[in-house]
Amino acid sequence: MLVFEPMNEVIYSVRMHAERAGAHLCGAERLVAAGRIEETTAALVRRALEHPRGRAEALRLAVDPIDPAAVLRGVLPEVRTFQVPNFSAGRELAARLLHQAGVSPAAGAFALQTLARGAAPDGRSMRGAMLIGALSGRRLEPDGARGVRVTRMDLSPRAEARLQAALAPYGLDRIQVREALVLAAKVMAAPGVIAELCWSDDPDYTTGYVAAPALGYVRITELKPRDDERGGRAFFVKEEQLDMAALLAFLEGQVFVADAVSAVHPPREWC
Ligand code: WAQ
Ligand code: MG
Repeated sequence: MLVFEPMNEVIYSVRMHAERAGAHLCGAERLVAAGRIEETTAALVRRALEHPRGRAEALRLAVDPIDPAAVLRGVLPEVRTFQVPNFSAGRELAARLLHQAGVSPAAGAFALQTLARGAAPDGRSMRGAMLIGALSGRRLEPDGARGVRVTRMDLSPRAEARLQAALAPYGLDRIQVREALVLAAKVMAAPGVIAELCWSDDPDYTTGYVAAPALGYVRITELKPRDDERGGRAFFVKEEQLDMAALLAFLEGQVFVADAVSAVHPPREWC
């Protein structure tokens, strides 16, 4: 049977943002065809109610049509997984990978330390990402408490099916992997970004990654101690010829749909 995915079909941005105890709890977004708005909304509400850091107490939903001509299409990066014995080894590996991607040792070490102690001024996680000068290690994001939120991205239904099939043999077919891969793909396509470092703020999710065009998406099984609620993201940027306005417009506003996937490699040990 042939399945057509019309390129010029209107898609909708469906966004959810939830709070608990007066603070940000989680947010998520999908880009879907009109016929999937209802199921997508229900799935996002369920996620907010079943969040590992506690049940959402307030939540907001937004549904907005997207102009098909505004959609940038892209490819998900290759996926590698390194198993490490503990988070110190994981951070050492992350530092090496960042260096390979063109980040200075000082900038890499600064990002790791800052995420580890909570990148927001109050020592908690930021809602968004830090922007860090890849050589200087300077923090460049306009709002150091909130950070830069990457939004308006997803993968096509066909790419999602292919990704699930490629991840399943390794037990990696889960929402955190899918969402992080899509975000990393968009960030790698952003003007001026050379690498990304991330680990989750969910206390039971210790896996994080380093992503860069030359490396792909490199998962590291331990980047923080279990039960730690501090997580975050750092996007490393080339400071020379950086167009901050263009970068922020891309990260926050450019609609990005991954419609192809790359190889998923079997996990292996790093030592
Ligand atoms: N834009 C920018 N930064 C964000 C965004 C966003 N849309 N969403 C989250 N962050 C930042 C924020 O500081 C969070 O505290 C932090 O990232 C972590 O977010 O391959 O689950 O959603 O197994 O908890 C990576 C590994 C999981 C997945 C990442 O991130 C895998 C994860 P979380
Ligand atoms: Mg989280």
